[in-house]
Amino acid sequence: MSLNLDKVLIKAFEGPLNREDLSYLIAPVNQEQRDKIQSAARKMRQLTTGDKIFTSGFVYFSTWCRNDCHFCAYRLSSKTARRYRKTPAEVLKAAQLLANQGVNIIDLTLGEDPAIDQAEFSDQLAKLISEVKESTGRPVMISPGVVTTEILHKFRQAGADWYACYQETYNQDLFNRLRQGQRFETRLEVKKEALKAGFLVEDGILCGVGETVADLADSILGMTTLGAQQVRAMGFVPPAESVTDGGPHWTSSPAPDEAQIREVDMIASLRLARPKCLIPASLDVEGLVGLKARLEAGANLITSLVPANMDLSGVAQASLDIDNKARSVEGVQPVVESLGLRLASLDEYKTWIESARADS
Ligand code: MD0
Ligand code: SF4
Repeated sequence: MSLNLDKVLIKAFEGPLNREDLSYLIAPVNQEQRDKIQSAARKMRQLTTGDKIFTSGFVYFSTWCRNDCHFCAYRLSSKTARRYRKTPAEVLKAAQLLANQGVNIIDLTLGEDPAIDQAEFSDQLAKLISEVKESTGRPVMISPGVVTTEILHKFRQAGADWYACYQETYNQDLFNRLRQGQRFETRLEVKKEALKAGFLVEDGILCGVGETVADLADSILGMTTLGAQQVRAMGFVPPAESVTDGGPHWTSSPAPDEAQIREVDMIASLRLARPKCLIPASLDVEGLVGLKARLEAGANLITSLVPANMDLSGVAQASLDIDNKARSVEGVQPVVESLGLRLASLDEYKTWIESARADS
């Protein structure tokens, strides 16, 4: 097996990897192989974005959602989800706090808010995008879920640089079990429309939800075909809600850490499969303690930095490491520098965006 792995690792630096190659990377048979793969991933990162680590501030400003995704704490049918909609002033304050910390980009995320199709709501959101961009001087990511092409264009004209919408999996049967009631094609199509509208696009895959290694390899190939410039994997964190609360009984709840180990293996595989992409090390799965492993696997962007004491939630981890200020630039910097890496400047991030636009 290691002979094949060595061949795959050489091939990664020469050209595209196929489904079989990716399967070797996604599922190392032992720690020695995992270490080899991660060492190659760090070398690939050094060849593409060097020692720079970008940072993304996260403002989850509406937790209302019309969808009922089986894996999500904020699904429509949840009886315990903390529902809120922050005011534009609150969102602006959060964005400015994040900018003052020195993050490179502001990610404005909301559930697929039932109000999103109302012109007044999307007009207000477009205005907010412009104000956040203007007041922070930072690029803006918008993560509103599936929206119409007209709304996409409205957000692009308002200055949004990124559109994030996660497919979770490119196995359509699994998609239907995860995002019940939603259409695989629709969710994929909106990302294609966003690319056509001039957005940079982030796609993402969930790990530890019953997927196979082949499914994960197909998902990497699917995101490659799409042309997403930022690609992520996140380990599934079962919602706190138990069956007694009327929540779903998650039949394939992963063994503790299994989903997170798979996530880190996916980060290394993504780095080798998509060398030039931004690949997140999200703080929203294991908090600050999980950052080192994700950076060691080749991630070059830290996401889900959340301003403390503003009553803002994470997605998978609603409160972990937020009010203790661990999910902050100050919190992550020592970990980054302990690995011989450094936090990127805003200009370096903007330069990366320009080069990604030129390549798309
Ligand atoms: C993150 N918690 O970056 C955020 C979230 C959504 N655009 C981002 C999943 O991990
Ligand atoms: Fe809604 Fe997103 Fe949660 Fe699905 S994952 S229920 S779309 S907030």
